[in-house]
Amino acid sequence: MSALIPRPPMEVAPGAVHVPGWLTDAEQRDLVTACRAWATGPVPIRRTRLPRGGVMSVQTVCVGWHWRPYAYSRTADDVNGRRVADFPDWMVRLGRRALLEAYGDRAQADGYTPDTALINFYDGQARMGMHQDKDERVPAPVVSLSIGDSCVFRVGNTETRTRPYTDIELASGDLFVLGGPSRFAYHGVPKVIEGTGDPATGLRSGRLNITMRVTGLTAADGGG
Ligand code: MD3
Ligand code: FE
Repeated sequence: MSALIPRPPMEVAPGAVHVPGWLTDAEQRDLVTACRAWATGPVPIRRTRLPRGGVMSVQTVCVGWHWRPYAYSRTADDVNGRRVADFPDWMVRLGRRALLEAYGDRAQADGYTPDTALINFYDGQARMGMHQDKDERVPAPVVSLSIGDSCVFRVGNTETRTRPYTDIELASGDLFVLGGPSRFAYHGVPKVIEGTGDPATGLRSGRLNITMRVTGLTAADGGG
């Protein structure tokens, strides 16, 4: 995406850094290809069931560890029982590059080893309500990559799911890193802006969001 209005890297909140247009078209295409393959299995993409009977509007596939509310496991016991795909080394390297770009701290970036990615696909009607990501046992940053249609992304505060919050637009190729005091802030996606994606990414419609995380889990929590 080449915006008419310049969108420089911005610290939206302490530790929350937005880097517009970080991924090249070729990198976005490669990520779309990888996500399409993961979406077919071993654990196919699906809408996650919520404990109280609802179902999420986004469609999710996980790599490294399988997430469901409110736990990680190696096998997708709420889907087909199979072990999720391994977290690839190239994605660890991409995560480290992302951290270096956002914070400029090489030692921190080199020490960053994400072990899970949650891949969410949003159709034009999908939303994500305000929530905190706190199923990880360690406070390492979350790296978010967006591809396809733009969305309104809302970053709030750590105390309540309501105001004060800041709305920003996340577009195709954007990097967002959430660390420090913002790591446990409430956040959500109130709206996808249909028709804003570029088919050159390989995604004809909808929005893909990849979040890399460090679970803090080990072999003792469910396998190698
Ligand atoms: C702010 N995804 O998968 S990514 C999620 O755009 C999720 O699909 C959104 O929230 C999406 O859980 C937002 C950016 C993000 C990720 C983790 C955060 C923002 C965050 C953790 C704390 C605060
Ligand atoms: Fe989240």
